[in-house]
Amino acid sequence: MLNESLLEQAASKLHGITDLVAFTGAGVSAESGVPTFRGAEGVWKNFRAEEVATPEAFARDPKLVWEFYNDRRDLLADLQPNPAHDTLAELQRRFERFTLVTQNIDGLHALAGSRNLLELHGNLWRVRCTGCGQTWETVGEKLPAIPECESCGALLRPDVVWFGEALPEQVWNEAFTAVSQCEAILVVGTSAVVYPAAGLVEVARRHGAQVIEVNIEPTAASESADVCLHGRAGEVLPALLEALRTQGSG
Ligand code: BJW
Ligand code: ZN
Repeated sequence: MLNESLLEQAASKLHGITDLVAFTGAGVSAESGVPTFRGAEGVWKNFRAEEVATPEAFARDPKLVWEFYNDRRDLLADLQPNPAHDTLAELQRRFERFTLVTQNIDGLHALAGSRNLLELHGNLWRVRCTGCGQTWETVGEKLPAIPECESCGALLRPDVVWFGEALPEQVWNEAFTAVSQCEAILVVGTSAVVYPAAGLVEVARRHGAQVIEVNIEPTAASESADVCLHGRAGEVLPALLEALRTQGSG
């Protein structure tokens, strides 16, 4: 059961503003069937991050790392955006400026129609050459066990950000600018423990933005939040949009 008064409170904070940022994590895709990372059913329960999601792991055993990512590509190929992605795409149409900053690599926000999208941790469907640095979009494609670059023959890697790696500079700068100037930030489905991404919430708050969190449980970002909406993103976000519509007409 959603808390109507908190929904109203959140909607009133969004009502009338022109610049909104949404900051999302794996929880947004959970209802599409994408496993989150932490928690009982999380990816890191079956795989140690150091063994599959670091540059050292890739250097040591590229086959194992590619197996991990190819399995996730196979899973994702059959999955669709859920009402949380759809609502974020709809919200984009309702604000003069709306930036969607995501930590997710699954491409589901784009599939739902979101446009002003900043993918902080890369994209599972893009590969990058470890030799010449070229990137390729490989949406829905089946890759070999150890894919190689057609231009230079070097190993390809998933174009995602592993632990210990820097975030893509331009994307990071745009995200930092967006959170520094937004009037509110909607923090959805992230445990907010992975830095530097998680630090964006605090940057937004320090610059005076209202912080609204949507999550099934309290997180590291909850203390910074003005309103915490507890529930599944696929239910809370549509309800929040509805509350916003009602305020608009009231
Ligand atoms: C729902 C829901 C529903 C469920 N509705 N909600 C010690 C202190 C501080 C920092 C560090 C430290 N030691 C090391 C670091 C640095 C490290 C870091 O932050 N580690 C922490 C974990 C301790 N960070 C890095 O290494 C970063 N790089 C870096 O620091 O570089 C420095 C550098 C600078 C210059 C040059 C060189 C280097 C890079 C981080 C990259 C993270 N990559 C991953 C993997 C991507 C590829 C892949 O997928 O395989 O990104 S890790 C993983 O975590 C993934 C995610 O994007 C990221 C965040 O996770 P997220 O999205 O929050 O998921 P969960 O599972 O944690 O949470 C899900 C949430 O949803 C939960 O809250 C649920 O309750 C909720 N939920 N269902 C709503 N239906
Ligand atoms: Zn190459």
